[in-house]
Amino acid sequence: MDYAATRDEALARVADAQDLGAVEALRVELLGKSGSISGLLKTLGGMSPEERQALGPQIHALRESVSQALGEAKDQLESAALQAQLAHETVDLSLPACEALRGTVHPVSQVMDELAEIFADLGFAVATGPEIEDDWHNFTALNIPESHPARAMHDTFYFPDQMAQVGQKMLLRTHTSPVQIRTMLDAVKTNPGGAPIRIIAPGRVYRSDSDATHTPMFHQVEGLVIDKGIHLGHLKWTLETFLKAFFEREDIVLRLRPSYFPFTEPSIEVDAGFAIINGKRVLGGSGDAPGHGWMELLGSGMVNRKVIEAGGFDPDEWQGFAFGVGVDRLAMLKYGMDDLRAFFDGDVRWLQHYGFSAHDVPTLSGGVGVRP
Ligand code: 2NM
Repeated sequence: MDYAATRDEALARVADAQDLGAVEALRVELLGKSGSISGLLKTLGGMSPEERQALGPQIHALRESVSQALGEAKDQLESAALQAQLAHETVDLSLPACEALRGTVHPVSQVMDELAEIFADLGFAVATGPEIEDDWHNFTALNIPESHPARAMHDTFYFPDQMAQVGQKMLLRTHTSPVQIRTMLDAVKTNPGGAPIRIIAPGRVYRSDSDATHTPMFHQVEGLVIDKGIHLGHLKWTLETFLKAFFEREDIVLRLRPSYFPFTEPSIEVDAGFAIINGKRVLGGSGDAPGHGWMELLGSGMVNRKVIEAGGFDPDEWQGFAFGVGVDRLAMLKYGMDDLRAFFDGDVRWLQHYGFSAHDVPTLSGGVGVRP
């Protein structure tokens, strides 16, 4: 048998193969289980040792060269196919990327951040506490006696009696004042005798109330200053400075009216003057000017002696002022929404309209600062 001729014929057919399918078909025909060259290898078994010694290397060399030629043909065709694909499929890196859907900062979060920023400039830290409170921290410590209407079932969300802790009925906090109590008690623990405190307590609060202007959950920021010699002048200056920075207007005019809260004595209600511009109330100027009016903005006062005592401080040595304001209402006044309920509907169209970029935080120096 002329193995060289068999080899040349096989190699010629491999060289002629035009595509990967043809190469594979040839491989099966020549080297497959019942391929012709595989058949030649099988004849080695029936040969005499001398014959096998003479022909074995020739058959193996034949198989080897055909196998190598098939491999090379396959590599070449694969590489050509890849080149063709690369020439055909182009990626244009200069095309603008698809716009990613981006969320916005909720106006409530925005206003809370603004308040934290403004009060940080005035030396106030942010304090937080639990939303599930006990009766003592939410009411008793704040000089709200058992008979006070704020304790009536229609206002407060109480937990079932079985959930009482250390003999205290549990509830959803109705204001963030319990945070102030906890802050005072913590301060006295680390510094017996007391220490100056300047904090704001922002957060969710809950009251069983629901109509166009009330939601059962809303947001509040309360402020507390405890120091020696604190008086109403400090309260007035702080609120005036805060409101001017928040509304970004120098012409905010305040009117302080006597009021009543159990946790403050005296208690002060703070109004701001507004004008009506294009049918909308806009803060600024005296409310007594013609066409102007006064709008109630926040509650405040000098911290009641009993509350200072409940916080672990000696009221003969330490005085303080406190205030509370609705964050949602501040947001509506500053950014012009007129329906409180939309705040908590989670409608992305509303959020796209009223939401903020994560960079807009105003500073006490005025205007909107951009964080790097
Ligand atoms: C208000 C109005 C007046 C207030 C009092 C306290 C505390 F804990 F220091 F006694 N925190 N917040 C306070 C005072 C809150 O909200 C309308």
